[in-house]
Amino acid sequence: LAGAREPGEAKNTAPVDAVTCGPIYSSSKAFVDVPCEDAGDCGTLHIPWRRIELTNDSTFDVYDTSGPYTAYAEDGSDCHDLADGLPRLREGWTHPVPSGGASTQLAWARAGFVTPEVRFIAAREGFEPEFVRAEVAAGRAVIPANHKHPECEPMVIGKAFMTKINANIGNSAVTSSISEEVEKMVWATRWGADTVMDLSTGKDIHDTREWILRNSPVPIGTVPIYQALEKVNGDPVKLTWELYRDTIIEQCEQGVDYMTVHAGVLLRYVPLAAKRVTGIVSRGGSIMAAWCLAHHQESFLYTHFGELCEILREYDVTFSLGDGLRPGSIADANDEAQLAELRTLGELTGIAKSYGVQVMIEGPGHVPMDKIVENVRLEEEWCEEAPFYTLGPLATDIAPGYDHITSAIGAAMIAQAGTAMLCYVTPKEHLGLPNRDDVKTGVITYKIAAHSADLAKGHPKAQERDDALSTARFEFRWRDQFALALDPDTAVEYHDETLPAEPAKTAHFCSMCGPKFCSMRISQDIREYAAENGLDTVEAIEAGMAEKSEEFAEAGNRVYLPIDAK
Ligand code: IRN
Ligand code: FE2
Repeated sequence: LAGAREPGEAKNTAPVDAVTCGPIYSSSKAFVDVPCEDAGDCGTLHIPWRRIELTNDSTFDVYDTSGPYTAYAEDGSDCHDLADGLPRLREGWTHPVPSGGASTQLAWARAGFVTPEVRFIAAREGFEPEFVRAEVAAGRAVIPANHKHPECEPMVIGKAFMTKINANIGNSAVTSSISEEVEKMVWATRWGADTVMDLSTGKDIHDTREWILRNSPVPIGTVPIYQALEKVNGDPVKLTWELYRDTIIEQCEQGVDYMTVHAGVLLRYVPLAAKRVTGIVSRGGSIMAAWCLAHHQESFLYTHFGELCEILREYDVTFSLGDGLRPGSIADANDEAQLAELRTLGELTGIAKSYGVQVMIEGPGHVPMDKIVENVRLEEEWCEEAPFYTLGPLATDIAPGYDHITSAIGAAMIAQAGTAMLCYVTPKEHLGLPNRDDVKTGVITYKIAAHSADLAKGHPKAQERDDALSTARFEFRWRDQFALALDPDTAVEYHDETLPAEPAKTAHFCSMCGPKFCSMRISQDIREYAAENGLDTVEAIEAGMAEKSEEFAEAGNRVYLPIDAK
């Protein structure tokens, strides 16, 4: 795309010249208008949906995280100038002036105000605005929306709402570029990532984040200690509170919506990890542990936590209190190091909320299935039911290369038990930096886990989609089955691998069983036969049943008949 320029110093080549655009299979972008006095001049919120066009002349709207990219032409010719960033959706929205309280969604919700963000979210999720406000006020839900990230479409993280998923992107010292990372963000949100974390640790950390933030329709999270460590050339011992504080302010100013802060890794907890099978596996956790041990001092994140709260409150940045001591193996799950940190995160939750700052709590990691529910129970008990945000967890350690699957098993279980957001794991976990394909696999895998949990939890809108897809499947509306799928492109590709011809898109079978053995075709034939022969009324069915029961009694009520019986 023409005209892209570097935000900082001028360069000859534009770092990002194109991203994936265009509608998803059989879908178009639709906006449903909701009146809102505080939504600027037009007094209207435009709620985004992906409208799936079905072949039976109906449509089906699904929650849409993709921003305008899916509304642009496939060649991106009408894409906004990536160097300018997305339209600033929230710029004109107004909020009440706080009376003593903070300018945060938590403070506004506690004061009884329904913000435009709350109204937007209520429409997206299918709840009353008042319900959303009450969940935020109780601290059971958070709305990550930095005042300085007006491009972002509001979303909520809380167990009463649709289970959310986060996709981690970002470069490393070894690989990737700004343009690859912006593409990963657009690609991840296209397939359903509700938030994206930029975990860059390589070069151009500030500029990479700037390009991502200005072009992201979803909240962006970071782990600021990574950039702080870059500033001291990778030596954790050289970190200081001042340097960390300045890094936090730099990122708040850019518009980061939530930040992982590993403030629960206390000096006295570090020895607890010594006898573990896998020690400390959190990057942020290990950096802070190294600092604490080298200085033999309490973590500056803990001792300066109040100042941190004051900074985050200014911008309404949400805390994601990091699990620096999460278990990195099945053997270490639910051990004393992990639980000691969780208790401290509970203490910090209370402090953050007393400043009016929103909080969520990060969770494990690697946990066997029998120990998963306990994690949610303890988090809720110790952390005032702040939204839980977990990394999987992997239900077993033995499948590197498939850890999107080992972790989706744990993720589905922990989400059903009440976890509000799932951090995806890609097939490259433990092996290397995920590429664009891995990002999509991770996102789709986590949409499966999250949606399965929503079904089990009875989220009001979850089952409608399953019913729509199953009906399409049963009626051999192949195109509709693809369109309603989480990943239509793969579904089409797999179907067409064996039956690419056009008539197969309406055929009453696929290549799995062939025309004669299709159970669904046979079921339909049975229904048709019954209808044609007047056998489908309640009376006809009852008469038929009575007749069969009589026959059974006449034969002596025997289940097994002798060979010569007819
Ligand atoms: C989520 C839950 N627990 C950890 N996470 C994510 O893991 C966290 O949000 C961040 O994206 C990533 C890396 O964190 P560490 O390794 O620095 O703790
Ligand atoms: Fe791991």
